[in-house]
Amino acid sequence: MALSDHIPNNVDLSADRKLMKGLTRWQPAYLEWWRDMGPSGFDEDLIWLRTAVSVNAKGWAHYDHVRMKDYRWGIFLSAPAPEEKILFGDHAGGSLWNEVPGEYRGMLRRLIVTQADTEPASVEQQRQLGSAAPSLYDLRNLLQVNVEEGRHLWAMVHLLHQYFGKDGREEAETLLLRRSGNPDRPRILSTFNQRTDDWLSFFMFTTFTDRDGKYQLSSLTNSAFSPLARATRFMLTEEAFHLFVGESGVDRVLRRSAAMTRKDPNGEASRHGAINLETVQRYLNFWYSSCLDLFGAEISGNAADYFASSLKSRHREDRYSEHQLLDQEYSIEHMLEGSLQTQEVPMRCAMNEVLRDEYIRDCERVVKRWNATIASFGLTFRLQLPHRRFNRVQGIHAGQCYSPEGAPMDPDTFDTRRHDWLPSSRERASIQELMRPIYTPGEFASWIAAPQKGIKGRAPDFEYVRFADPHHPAA
Ligand code: BYC
Ligand code: FE
Ligand code: FE
Repeated sequence: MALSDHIPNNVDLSADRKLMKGLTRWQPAYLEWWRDMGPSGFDEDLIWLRTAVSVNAKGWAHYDHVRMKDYRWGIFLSAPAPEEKILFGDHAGGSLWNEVPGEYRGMLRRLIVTQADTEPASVEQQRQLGSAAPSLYDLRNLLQVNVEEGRHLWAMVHLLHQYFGKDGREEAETLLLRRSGNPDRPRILSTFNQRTDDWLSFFMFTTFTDRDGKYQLSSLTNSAFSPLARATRFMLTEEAFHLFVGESGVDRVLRRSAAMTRKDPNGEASRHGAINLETVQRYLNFWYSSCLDLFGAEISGNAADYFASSLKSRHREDRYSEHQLLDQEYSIEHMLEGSLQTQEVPMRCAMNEVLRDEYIRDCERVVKRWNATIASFGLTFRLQLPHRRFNRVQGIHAGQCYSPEGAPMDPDTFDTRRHDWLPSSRERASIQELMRPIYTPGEFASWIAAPQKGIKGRAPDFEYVRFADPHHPAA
């Protein structure tokens, strides 16, 4: 079978011999990486997966029970919008680019490689989770997220191969060599080297880290480099499901937590096989603060250059009326000479912070919905997002100590309170204790409620995973 049959695509792959040749070489290395670093233990099993087969509004998603090794990772670009012009930055009003301008080659490559690197990283972080899945429904959702992150890597590797020549092909190879959490060859961005080996972390990751993905991708959908804009537009359609997995996952955890908190005379859900609400808050604090770092420095020359060069815009740039941002300023509050002060910086230099603002507003909406769930159980406990300065390791607040409310503190006081705010290794171990697989259709682990409905019209007790061997080692 020709490679183009193995790789569903709408980029006329079979007509481009050079691209075909490059990807034919890269594909075996990818499959080897998937075997070594992808989901562990489900190679022979039939998983009810959605596969992207075209970008048409009607027919892009196809559902079937498939083996992950037979999954067909495809390359899709959203259709070009006729007459579309560059929307923002110094090139606003000009025609979109179908080739990489020489002067922006380095910047564009860096953006694409950074985006690409997160995709396999997340798959590596989630590699062991299947063996502790709280249900077949959740197992299927995990594996769906994993194959789609694999496809996102394909999307970026396609750009590297088609538009960046030899260095692009080298970067594509290196993407399969870095490893999440490896001290010698770590993944590029901080959060993608964190451990995600329990399901509460997974649901926080898909809520907060995939949400960074949504905002970063959204800011690339207006790129003047049209192939990047069209690739990220299609990736965003898949991202919506990852965010659903995260938000609904935490919501179901909260339902069990809240019910068991009510039941226990001392309000300790953990005595009934559920997770304490305070623990959920500490996991939230950890993942959310780590994800704020993913937006980069508050005051960033890189960010200004990306905007000026019409490579990376704001979220929903089309909703703004002014797309140059030359004479505007942005005020940032941070520690200057020992006290919190407000500094005015040129707007273009604050583009990372502007995107972080949009992200924070979105996270606030999510927490509001979670709190409505807790309130519906008659409890007064409420989750809260910590302040943007809390627990940061990148940017102007890095290495300083602030309470979750944003008040400056001395490092010793912070240390004594650390485990009021962030999970301790003991707390992590207690969550790990709960992680036991449930592989009977329609059954769910004690720490998570069943979903209200299943996937694509199927019931929650549908057989989302059919084990090849009924005595599955993990079952
Ligand atoms: N960790 O001026 P700055 C997703 C580096 S998630 C480590 O702020 P810039 C997904 C920075 O690289 C979306 N290093 O940089 C989710 C730079 O290094 P060099 C991923 C960091 O460029 C779930 C230096 O600090 N996509 O898709 O303005 C599952 C100076 O910083 C970090 C993208 O991020 C950090 N957190 O901003 C699967 C889009 N932050 O070059 C997938 C592409 C900063 O000086 N990337 N640094 O050595 C970008 O747009 C930008 O690179 C960043 C950083 C927003 C990340
Ligand atoms: Fe992704
Ligand atoms: Fe994602």
